[in-house]
Amino acid sequence: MKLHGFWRSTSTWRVRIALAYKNLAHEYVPVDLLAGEGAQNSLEHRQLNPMAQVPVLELEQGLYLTQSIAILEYLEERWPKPPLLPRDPLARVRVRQLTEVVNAGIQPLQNTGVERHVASLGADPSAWIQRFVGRGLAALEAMTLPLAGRYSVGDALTFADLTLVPELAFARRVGVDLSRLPTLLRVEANCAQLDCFKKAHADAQPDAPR
Ligand SMILES: N[C@@H](CCC(=O)N[C@@H](CS)C(=O)NCC(=O)O)C(=O)O
Repeated sequence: MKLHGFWRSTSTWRVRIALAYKNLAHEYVPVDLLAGEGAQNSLEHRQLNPMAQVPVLELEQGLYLTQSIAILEYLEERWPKPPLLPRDPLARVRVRQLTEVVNAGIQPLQNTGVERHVASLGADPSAWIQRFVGRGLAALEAMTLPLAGRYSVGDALTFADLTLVPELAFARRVGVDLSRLPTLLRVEANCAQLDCFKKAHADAQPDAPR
């Protein structure tokens, strides 16, 4: 397998954690989102993902998967152990709810392409990002509080943690106030102790600036 991604891309980061947790060997292919017009917009990359985004998981030559959560679902179905979803249907839907708050409710609004477009309209992209990330994380804190144990939902690692940790790193980088997110920060600290999170961290990637 090959993972086409970018070191600080939060969506790529989710998949990296899953690959590390499930101990799945893969090659990493950096796609520089910030070089010039962005390598994601090249014809070559758009043939892999017409959305001009990362990640893309190449299963074999000519077989490409896109959309990080769909990729996580695939990895979970193909390599169920160790699991990243609970067995209980109610716990599973809670995991998916938290996952979608980040995946559908926050990340699309902070995307590089969106940021560039907001700036091109003459608005302040930073104010835009602060508003939507701040609001989304406040909702996530409220939703996670009654569910969390060691991790976002109970004491086992799930998709919800894989979306949470990169999102908090993004929020921190852009200066969102995290002081009112104690549950999320506690879960983040617990995740940080695991090898799969250390291995998948943005700063540990070969394309991260040294
Ligand atoms: N829903 C997609 C989102 C992918 C996405 O937005 N990727 C970002 C990096 S985290 C990207 O490639 N952005 C490039 C751009 O906006 O030009 C997924 O989960 O894979």
